[in-house]
Amino acid sequence: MPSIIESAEVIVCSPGRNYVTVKIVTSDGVVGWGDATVNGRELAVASYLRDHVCPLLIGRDAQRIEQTWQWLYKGGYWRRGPITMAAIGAVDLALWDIKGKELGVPVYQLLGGAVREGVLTYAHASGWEVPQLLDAIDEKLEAGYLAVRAQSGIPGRRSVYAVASPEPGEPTNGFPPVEVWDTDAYLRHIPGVLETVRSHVGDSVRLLHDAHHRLTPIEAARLGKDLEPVRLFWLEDVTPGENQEALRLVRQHTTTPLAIGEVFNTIWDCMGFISGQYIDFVRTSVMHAGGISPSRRINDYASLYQVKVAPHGPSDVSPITMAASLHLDIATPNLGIQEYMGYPREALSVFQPDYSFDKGYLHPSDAPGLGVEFDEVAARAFPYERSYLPVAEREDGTPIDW
Ligand code: EZ4
Ligand code: CO
Repeated sequence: MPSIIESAEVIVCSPGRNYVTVKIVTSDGVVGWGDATVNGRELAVASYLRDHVCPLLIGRDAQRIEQTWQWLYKGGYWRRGPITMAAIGAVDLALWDIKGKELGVPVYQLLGGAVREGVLTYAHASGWEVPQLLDAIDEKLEAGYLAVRAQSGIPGRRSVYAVASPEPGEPTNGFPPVEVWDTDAYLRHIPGVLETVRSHVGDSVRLLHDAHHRLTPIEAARLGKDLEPVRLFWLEDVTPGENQEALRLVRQHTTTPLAIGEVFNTIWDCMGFISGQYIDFVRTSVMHAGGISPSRRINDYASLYQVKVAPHGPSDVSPITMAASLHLDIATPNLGIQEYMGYPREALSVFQPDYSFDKGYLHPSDAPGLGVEFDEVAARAFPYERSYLPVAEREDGTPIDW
């Protein structure tokens, strides 16, 4: 029996931060939820869906997920890119949610069932000075985390991404904050910080660090070598993602494990890194890479080369993406770890995810579908607010990779 898509709509809300949500309803009254949030470009993806995708969905068979995915991807002609792939990804998530609900099973069962007991997860910890960073890490370890990403301030700087600064600038009133960056100061400072963190936490805690695409290959190679005594679980995003060959040079110089991929949208963006075995972890977000359907292909491709998957899971993708990621993670043999930044309190009054955290592991919901409720009435109290990621510049004003 086909189940026909009767309506498809887009909801933009800002409970603590902006989220773009897709609601698909079938003729049987089954509701599927998808997430289409692209941080700082939310309204572009909302328009892509509202103006160009939702009208095409009406009347289609909701059960034919792969056919609809192929239809949207190939039929759009203008393929790939973050906006297109997030939009298609949101539809894919909503259709998997519907299929699970129609069959009465959690999505991970449709993906082959659990290959492990839970999903190993890492938290974020940051502090401008080392003592604050150590306190932040201790807090995460006390909460049960077995893996932590550590980021610190840099002497002489006023702001560093993802780290609260003692000298925050003026409010930017909806414009991007500007961060002045000095790579040499970073390269001098961060190995000592991470060595102190390692002696503080001991051998067994998995430590991660994110360089946010800011280094040249030779700078990254030096950092990787300098960090070898720290035995990181991974060093993330050392060079900009566009040039897949750049990481070959880094790889040849260091045994520090490398991770990249949060800005990638398709398997094509990561094929070179994977087949060249330049990296250890590929980090696409399940929604930004076009949903569960194409993410399975990235995961399987990576497994051929002993590359693990470690999905992006920041607070700027909604709990719907986090839930989808957990369903796929638990059914994926070559899972490495799942990022889990957590959510603003207001976000959890609108999105009500049923996944659970216990002793460092996340567990997907056993409810039919993805297991996230979305409260449309609560969402109305949080209208869209313009907001941007920071931009980074050198001291002389030259914009640089973020
Ligand atoms: O900066 O999701 O590994 N996680 C990260 C994130 C990204 C944001 C960008 O929107 O680097 O926190
Ligand atoms: Co990152």
